[in-house]
Amino acid sequence: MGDVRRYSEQDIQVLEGLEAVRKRPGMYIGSTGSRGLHHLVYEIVDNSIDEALAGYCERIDVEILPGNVISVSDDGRGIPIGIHPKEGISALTVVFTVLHAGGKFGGGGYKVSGGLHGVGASVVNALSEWLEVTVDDGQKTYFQRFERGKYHEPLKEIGTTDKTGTKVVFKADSEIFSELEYDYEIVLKRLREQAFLNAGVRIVVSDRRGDEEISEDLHYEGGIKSFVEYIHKKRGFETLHEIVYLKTQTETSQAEVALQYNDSYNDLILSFANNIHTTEGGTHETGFKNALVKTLNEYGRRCNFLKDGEKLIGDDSREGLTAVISVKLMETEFEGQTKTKLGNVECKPMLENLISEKLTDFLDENPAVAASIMEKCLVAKKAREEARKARELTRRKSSMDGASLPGKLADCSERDPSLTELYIVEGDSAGGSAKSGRERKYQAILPLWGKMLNVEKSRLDKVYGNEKLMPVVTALGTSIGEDFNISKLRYNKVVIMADADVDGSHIRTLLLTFFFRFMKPLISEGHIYLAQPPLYRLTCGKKHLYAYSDSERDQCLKDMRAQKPDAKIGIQRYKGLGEMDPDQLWETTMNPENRVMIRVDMEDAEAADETFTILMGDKVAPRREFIEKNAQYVQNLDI
Ligand code: TTJ
Repeated sequence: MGDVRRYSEQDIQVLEGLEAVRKRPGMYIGSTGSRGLHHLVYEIVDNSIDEALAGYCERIDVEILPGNVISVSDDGRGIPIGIHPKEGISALTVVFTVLHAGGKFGGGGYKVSGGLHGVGASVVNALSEWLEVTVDDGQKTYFQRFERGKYHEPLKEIGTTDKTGTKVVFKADSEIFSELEYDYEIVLKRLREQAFLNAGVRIVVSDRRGDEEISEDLHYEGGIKSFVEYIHKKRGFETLHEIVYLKTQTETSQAEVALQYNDSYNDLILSFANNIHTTEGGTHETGFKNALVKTLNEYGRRCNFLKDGEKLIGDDSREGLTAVISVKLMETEFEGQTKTKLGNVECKPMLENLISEKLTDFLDENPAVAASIMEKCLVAKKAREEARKARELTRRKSSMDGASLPGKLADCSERDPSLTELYIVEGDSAGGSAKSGRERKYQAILPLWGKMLNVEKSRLDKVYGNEKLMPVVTALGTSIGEDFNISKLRYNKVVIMADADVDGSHIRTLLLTFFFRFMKPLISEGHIYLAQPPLYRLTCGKKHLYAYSDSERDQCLKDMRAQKPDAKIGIQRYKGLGEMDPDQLWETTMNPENRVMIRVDMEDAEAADETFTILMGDKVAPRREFIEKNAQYVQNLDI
């Protein structure tokens, strides 16, 4: 009896901690949409990765099971099952029911046996309809089941075993999440990244939901070197030299960098802190970039690649560069819009020293590699200087014309940029509706026209003079590349409004890639949005509702039928923005009171950049692979 009472009191106490998670899930996992759902998987897998990094686990299995159930198992030592001295219950139960100070989104930090992660097992438990843990400790098998974070029975012995390991199986709670369907490609991408960042760890990921099982064995002895190699293969780039790998370590931290130049004109720098992708950059990335250009300038001058007075700027030193930076620290501080910007001040000098000392050594020891890097940078420098000259010429011409804003721009009357919005609209008919439907005081419309530019193969100079992108640049007012100046931004919100079909997705990808490459702060500072026009209009008598997804349409249908079982319901599917009249467009997509907009973050933009590279590049194989993988999606969009 005493035992039962103790557990029920525990229940109540536990409930209070985890109830906070259920009340405000966004605080702990960022969102309750698809991203938050996938986050659950990563939170659990992180624990097994810690065990692998501690040297006790060789293999981690991650399975997506029918019904969108997730199973994660490892062959580590197993979560301790002993009675926790303070709580009086099994340590395992504590791990799953006591909310540890913060997590990635709450600040603070909690470490398992010197591991690097904030452990979110209790958060995942709180947000799962049910969760089951099985632990093998080499002698016995233990089991406990939870429902929405609560347990009815304590941890119990269920058998004997000679193995060790932990297995967690869970189903996300439909009361919490708006989306329950896992995307295998998203899970795979993230776990592959983790396998690269933790050299030697083996992660086997599989999808058992379909008729055919899909599975991938992720295991990279080369770590972040393999990461750079993989990126270049996937994007279809020719590389200019072998991969450069540099590493430094202190008692409590480490930093490593892998880099390689390719034949393209764009750079891709991926940075991580404690295996978390820092999409907004931060001190480690800044230290790296500063030291890279400084080191190349010093080497270039010393070895006569640069004449007296000649100097590379940052952009020159990064043209065609792919780099992965990974730091591992005892304590991390994250800042920025999406808490993905590393704030630890010690990382800037750490990366600066790593690059200026070890990259210099590497260049001295590998003169052939050094020469191809220097030549790449010098070509970039020359092209930049020529482009600047050409640009100044066109500028002088256009200022004489007095044509400073694009002709098709329907500007707003408000002059305070913090209050204004620019809608970039593909297609003339949609542009017309947007112009009539808008609130002209603070909403401006820029219809796009003309042929797309292949930004992949071009440098900045080609962007100037491109009839599709130039109007965007002049309307925004910030200029691009080295001249970019965010204080000149003419609109606080820049909204891309395109159809929900293949063409629309192309224009979104193009614009996001363009902003990502040439106007990055627009994205990192949260100025770019995607409009979300409705897909359906449902009418029932005089009432109408708009639905923004298929599942929302079904919900609306259900609600309408429940209210008026006998009435006839009409469903109109919008094939494009052009089908909406100005009032409808205003009501559903542009009116701040009702509209749904997605704010684009660096992760979205990075994904667009990758898609763009594959679609626009000149290599056929990566493109074919992309189209095959996304065939389903493309079809769905096309109906
Ligand atoms: C902790 O220190 C004593 C030995 O075991 C360590 C431990 O907790 N190891 C461990 C935890 N291995 N795997 C986990 C784990 C795996 C999953 C899938 C989920 C969770 C919450 C932990």
